[in-house]
Amino acid sequence: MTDRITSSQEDTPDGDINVVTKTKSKTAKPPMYKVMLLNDDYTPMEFVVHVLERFFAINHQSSIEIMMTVHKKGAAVVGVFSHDIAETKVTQVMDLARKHEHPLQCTMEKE
Ligand code: TYC
Repeated sequence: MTDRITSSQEDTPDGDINVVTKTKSKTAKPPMYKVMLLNDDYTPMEFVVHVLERFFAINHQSSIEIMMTVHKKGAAVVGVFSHDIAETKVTQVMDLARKHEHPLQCTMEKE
């Protein structure tokens, strides 16, 4: 939202009128994007763990747990980022998966 100035008039006991002016600042926060990994039957578990460690800076134990969540439930959110960062993560994951000929899918979705 754009900044705006609002004024209001107040009557005072002595008959004067005070004008109160406030500046209201509203800074719109940028939309955020969930990055998700999807399960498939062929991508090796170790590859998914490696992807989580390398591109999402998630520690080894947490990467195993997230990978297992995707494996059992079909998908999981692995991070929430600005549009540009989310797009970069998706591209990095998809490029590495393609290079290794794994069908791993990584997607982004507005929060
Ligand atoms: N389901 C895969 C397997 O059994 C492992 C896997 C986990 C694949 C997470 C993708 O996003 C994924 N080898």
